[in-house]
Amino acid sequence: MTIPASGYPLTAAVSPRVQVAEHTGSTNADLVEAASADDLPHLSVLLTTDQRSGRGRLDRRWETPPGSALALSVLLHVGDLPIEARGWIPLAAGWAMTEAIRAQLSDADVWLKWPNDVLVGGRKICGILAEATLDFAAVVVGSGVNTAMAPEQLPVETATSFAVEGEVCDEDRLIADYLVRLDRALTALTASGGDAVASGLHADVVAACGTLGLPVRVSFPDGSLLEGVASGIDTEGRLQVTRPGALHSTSVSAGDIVHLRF
Ligand code: BT5
Repeated sequence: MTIPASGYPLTAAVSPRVQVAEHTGSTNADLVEAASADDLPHLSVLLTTDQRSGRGRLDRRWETPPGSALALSVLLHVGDLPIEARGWIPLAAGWAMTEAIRAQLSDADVWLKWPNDVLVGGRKICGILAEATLDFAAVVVGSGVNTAMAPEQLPVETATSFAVEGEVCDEDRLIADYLVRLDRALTALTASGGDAVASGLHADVVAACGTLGLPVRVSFPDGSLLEGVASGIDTEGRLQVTRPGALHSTSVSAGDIVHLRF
């Protein structure tokens, strides 16, 4: 169903194709499938406030009771972006969403947790999952934002929501702010030939990233662990972690980060 522009006028002014589902399993799964079957334009959006089988990273679940959260997926045509720079897409999405949430929670402590969770006061309000389309021609970036979620609905202790923070989320404004920033960041990255330092994206992500300077524990997909201080983000978007007493840092491209102090 195409949503009326009057429902999300700001979003419709940014995106050429906005669809809302009353409910669905996963907006990411739906948009990956739709993009593989049809020639959907760049910045096509699919959203719902009732997502029933939300996907997290590494087969984890993203849990949101009906009406308590926004599930939003956007299709990005990234064919002109060098493959080696595509690791910046999830980081750009995390930065864009951090800025969009900050614009509505201006009194709160809103930070990006590397690579792309958005935290408010150290608790997760948004998670992001980027997935390639079946033909690898485009990327679908999905964001789950806890909006009206009441304290008793939070799926984990480490979660928060706009409602818990005492605010009502303007979803239309949030999506439009996010899409404008994300598109602008990726356009600049593409124009710089994939150089995130030259495009300014590296500096934006560093400035938004609350992980930097904190002691962290990294759990790698193979089960191994690394503890140290998050000392930087390199030019490929990897988190640099320095062990106590070590001269050199280790670059982390994939792993779960726990902030050991906030
Ligand atoms: C993520 O995974 O944070 C990515 C979440 C992406 C969800 C969006 S919604 C639109 C699109 N369609 C989809 O199907 N997915 C995307 P990860 O970093 O693996 O975090 C998952 C973990 O976060 C879970 O194991 C829980 O511990 C926690 N969690 C689950 N639901 C949560 C929620 N609503 N708020 C905060 N934390 C949550």
